[in-house]
Amino acid sequence: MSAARPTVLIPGGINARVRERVEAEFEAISIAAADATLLDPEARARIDGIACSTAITADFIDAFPNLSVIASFGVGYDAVDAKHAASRGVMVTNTPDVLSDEVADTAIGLLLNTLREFPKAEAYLRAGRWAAEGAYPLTPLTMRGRTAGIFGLGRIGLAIARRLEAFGLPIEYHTRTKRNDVDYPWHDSLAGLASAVDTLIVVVPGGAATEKAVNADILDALGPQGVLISIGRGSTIDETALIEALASRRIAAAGLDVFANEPNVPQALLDLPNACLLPHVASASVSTRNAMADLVVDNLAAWLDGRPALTPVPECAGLDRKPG
Ligand code: NAP
Ligand code: 8YV
Repeated sequence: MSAARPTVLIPGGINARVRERVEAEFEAISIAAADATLLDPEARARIDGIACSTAITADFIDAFPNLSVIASFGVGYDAVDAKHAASRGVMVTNTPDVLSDEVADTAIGLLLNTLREFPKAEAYLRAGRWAAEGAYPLTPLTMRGRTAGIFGLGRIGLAIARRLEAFGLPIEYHTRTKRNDVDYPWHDSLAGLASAVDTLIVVVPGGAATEKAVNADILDALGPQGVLISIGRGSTIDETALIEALASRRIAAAGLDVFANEPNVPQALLDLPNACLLPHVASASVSTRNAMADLVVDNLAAWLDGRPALTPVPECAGLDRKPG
């Protein structure tokens, strides 16, 4: 007789490959949202693992007495209460590294689109305006001569920096801790970095420590030729201050892949001609999302089989599997 397979809960929507693999490899239970009242107590007691792409609160974690692991789809896990999970002995995993190059590629594309207006130029061509009106206007902004500042020189920030080096840009950065493995000038404050550069690329994690860190003062420090690229979390930008700075041209332009209240984007941002906007697509290729999906399910399989998690979040790094 074979041992019972672990039960994995999927609350809310998730990548299709995660769902297919969870359904093939575990007893799978799906509910519409991360709301424990959607399950009766008997079902809640059966849950060993959670695969998620949604916010997971302390109360939700506490609703599952035998929960052992939460595998989150994405490297950013600011929406999962990992500290609380760790305090309960519950492992939390994320999907680092497998998406870094894709996200860095997107950051470069977004920067070029913001500076050189390629989406607008293509719309101009498609509208027949090239033939009717002549050449698309010269762009006031260019990558040439810029200095890049990276706010968050982690896995993705470094991949962006390496690409920008190839474009000939000097790089500076701000993190809480200076890195010893790079020669780029380090700033001990975000304000110091923003004053030193004209192109600020934001790729820090979300959460309380970075909430609205990019505010009116930081944008003013960036200056009238300044360009902001935001590819980390929308919560890091004070969107009201950004809209005012763009509208009054206190900074030149912004390229945003992430927003404070996704998928809702303020109308004021949509109306601004100097904002280049993407719907949170930095990692959104089939191959990269498949790699993320496999890491989610491989983490569940390892932990629920009594092996170490492949990519535990730092809060859970020292955690041992509870005997089940
Ligand atoms: P990572 O390797 O952990 O890097 C994070 C960097 O931010 C580190 O250099 C860290 O350095 C710095 N940092 C963290 N908190 C900070 C603070 N309060 N002040 C200053 N610096 C701080 O993470 P990653 O893999 O590069 O991913 C970064 C983030 O990108 C994710 O958390 C996620 O939110 C976002 N992301 C977005 C997309 C997208 O689709 N747009 C895709 C992937 C990831 P210190 O610890 O020394 O401060
Ligand atoms: C995904 C991300 O869009 O990894 C992250 O932190 O923001 C993105 O790769 C997200 O996790 C899933 O939709």
